[in-house]
Amino acid sequence: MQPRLDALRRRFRPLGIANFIVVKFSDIHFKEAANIRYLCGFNGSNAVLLVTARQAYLITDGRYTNQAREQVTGAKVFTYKNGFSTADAFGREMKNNREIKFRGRIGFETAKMTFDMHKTLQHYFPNCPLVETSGVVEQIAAVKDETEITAIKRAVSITDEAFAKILPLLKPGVGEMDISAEITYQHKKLGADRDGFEPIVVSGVRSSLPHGTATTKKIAKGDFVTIDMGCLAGGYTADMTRTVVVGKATSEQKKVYALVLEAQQRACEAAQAGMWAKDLDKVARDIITAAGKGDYFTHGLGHGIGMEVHSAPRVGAQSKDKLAVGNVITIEPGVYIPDWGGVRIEDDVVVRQDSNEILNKSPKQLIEL
Ligand SMILES: [Mn+2]
Repeated sequence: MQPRLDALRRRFRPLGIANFIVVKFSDIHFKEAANIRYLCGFNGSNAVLLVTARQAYLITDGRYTNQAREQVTGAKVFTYKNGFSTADAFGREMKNNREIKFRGRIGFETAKMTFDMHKTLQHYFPNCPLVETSGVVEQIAAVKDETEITAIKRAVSITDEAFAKILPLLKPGVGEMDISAEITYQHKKLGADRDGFEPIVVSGVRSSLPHGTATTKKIAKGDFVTIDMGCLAGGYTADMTRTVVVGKATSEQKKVYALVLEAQQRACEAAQAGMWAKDLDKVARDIITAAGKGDYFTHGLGHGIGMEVHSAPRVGAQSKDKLAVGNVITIEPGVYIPDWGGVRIEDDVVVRQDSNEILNKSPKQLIEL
């Protein structure tokens, strides 16, 4: 963890700060909010990490005393007692604990700081101006080392295996929710910690909802079924989407599927370090647009994955990110036609110097069940 903390400290001067604070509160942030875990190993739901030029302090509550002792490296651990998970409890601990020493400007994450915590810090530390930052830890975490890539490969491999177990269950009369439950079960059975995110299982016209979640709807003959799943294993997520047809595909279904597959494969071939992420998006988008379906590709091509399922770099038309060696991104074009259905195909890809490595092994040719 020390190299990560040091990488963060190297950004202090350009950001004009002397300290950096990361907050994570139970029930406010998604459990994926992983910057504290990335920097010091702690994965509890409630913590503040304060990084100074020479020291780091992890503050959490009494529920996590033992867990923090086991997990944290590179930071001194303090737990406050008898306090609720409130900003004030953290603020008081930072103020009253004589071992916690810091002065000067504190960089904070605009996307994760709560209004309560901001007010509390201003109240207790009026001489430490708070400085807005955004994506600082995410940019560091976007470049994975080989240990992290190995962890992601394992998550992807478990996800592939779970998908293979799901396929035979896709039959007319089976509910989307049953499939969703089975995905969660298989992830855990096959060695994952949990789902990396709530699985998406959408069938029939519902497959036109890019981020629809499973319902009690039963799969019918002829339905497209889009499954977007990924486990969290060893702290890293996989993220894969496949669309299949239950029964025989119509010619229109085949056409749309072939189009999305073509776009997905061309983008997979093109991805490499040094490329602007928006140009990679364009590779897939141009193919779909040329076929007259551009208006139905309603999201970006992909995103980074890591400890969180959606992380840097962004891979979309608006992205300002450039792909770098060690990025792990998704490539997931889709076509969603309202009241008809949709197709998305998604792989996880490691960006290399002059190439890339596609991690998923699940078949991409149209599967008719
Ligand atoms: Mn994705």
